[in-house]
Amino acid sequence: MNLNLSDDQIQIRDWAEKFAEEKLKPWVPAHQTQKISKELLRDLSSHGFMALTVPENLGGMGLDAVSFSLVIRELARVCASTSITVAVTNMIADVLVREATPEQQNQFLKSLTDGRSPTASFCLTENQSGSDASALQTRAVREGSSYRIDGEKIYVTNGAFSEFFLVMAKTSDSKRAGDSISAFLIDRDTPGLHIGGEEDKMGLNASSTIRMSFENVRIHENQRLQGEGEGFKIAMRALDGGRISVASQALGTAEAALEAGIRYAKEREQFGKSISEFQAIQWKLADAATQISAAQLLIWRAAYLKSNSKPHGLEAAQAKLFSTEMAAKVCNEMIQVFGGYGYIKEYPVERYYRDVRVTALYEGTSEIQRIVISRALLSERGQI
Ligand code: COS
Repeated sequence: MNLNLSDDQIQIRDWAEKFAEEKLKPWVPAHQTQKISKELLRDLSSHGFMALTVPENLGGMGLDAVSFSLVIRELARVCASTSITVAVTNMIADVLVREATPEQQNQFLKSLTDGRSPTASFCLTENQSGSDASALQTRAVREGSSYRIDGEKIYVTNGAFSEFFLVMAKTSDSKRAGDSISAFLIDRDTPGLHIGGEEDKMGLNASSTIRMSFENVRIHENQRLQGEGEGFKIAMRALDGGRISVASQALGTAEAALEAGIRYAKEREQFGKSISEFQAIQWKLADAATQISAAQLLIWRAAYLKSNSKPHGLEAAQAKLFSTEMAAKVCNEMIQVFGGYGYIKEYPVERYYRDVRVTALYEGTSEIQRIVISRALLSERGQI
């Protein structure tokens, strides 16, 4: 694995950093109380952020997975809500590149690349089926060349913005997840599809997280991705990639917290000197920087494997597990560096702490990552 970023990767990172500083930062105060605006979504889309790894001949930026993770990190350094909005959309775009027919690409992927659909959404989780994803109850019943879909989904990221949804539903009573669930592409305006309210979350206030329900929703069979029963594997493959972006998001937030901590430590004086002169503070900064570097290497390894079309589920789970737990600790420690000011909304670290907490929950909790990792270790692949 080459640890040096290529010139192209450095250029992309700098491009994303410039966008984040110039175009995204001004929205951060509004993002504490409002969802991401249509204007910002249009800006992100017209700059190519919603189809980062989509090949250029399909209207995307054609980036490799390492460059993609750098972009997500740069966005998260400024606004984690925007970072996850972009990350989830790209996860669906990636699914469409790999799994969709040319006709499906022409309809759904194109609507992302030309901005008609500002974002896309992944609908897997239900009230009774979170970590146990294959226990989902939404059903798709075949009726000739159509399906009738009934059920409910929760935690639908980007639900307020997306013009279409990737929905996992049961198509058979088989006990095997690997053949009982199918994946469908469903337009927002399909009769019977009801968009519910926004969840009131601890952080990520500008990102959209909704419930939705399907009541007698009729779709054509050509809206099914791949064969009947392939949906669980499509979802799991999508999450293997998604977990690299969630890790990158956590990394970006941790870096932002460390940068804020360093700045504050240099400015703040107590006992007649800068608090950066106290070893108690220096060690917090040193530990945070070391953990951040370790997370970065795990993320690069997983992204490098993905870029080279190699198995990366184990490495993505390791990157997500380590980076998200690390980031929560770093944000907590940086609040400590700020002292009482760290608890006040005027300073950014309490937001980083709230925004980063969910990264150890969504796209698979830390406990699920440990399951994925230990299963890989105990399987034939059996390596780290
Ligand atoms: N890529 C491709 N196929 C995969 C896969 C992957 N990463 N992981 C599992 N599969 C396949 C298995 O090979 C198996 O196929 P066969 O039936 O042909 O053998 C099938 O999918 C079922 O896999 P498994 O038996 O491992 O399923 P489990 O029900 O035990 O679930 C976990 C596995 C726990 C890993 C899965 O449910 C999971 O990831 N849960 C978390 C869900 C999540 O992240 N939700 C967040 C959504 S976003 S808010």
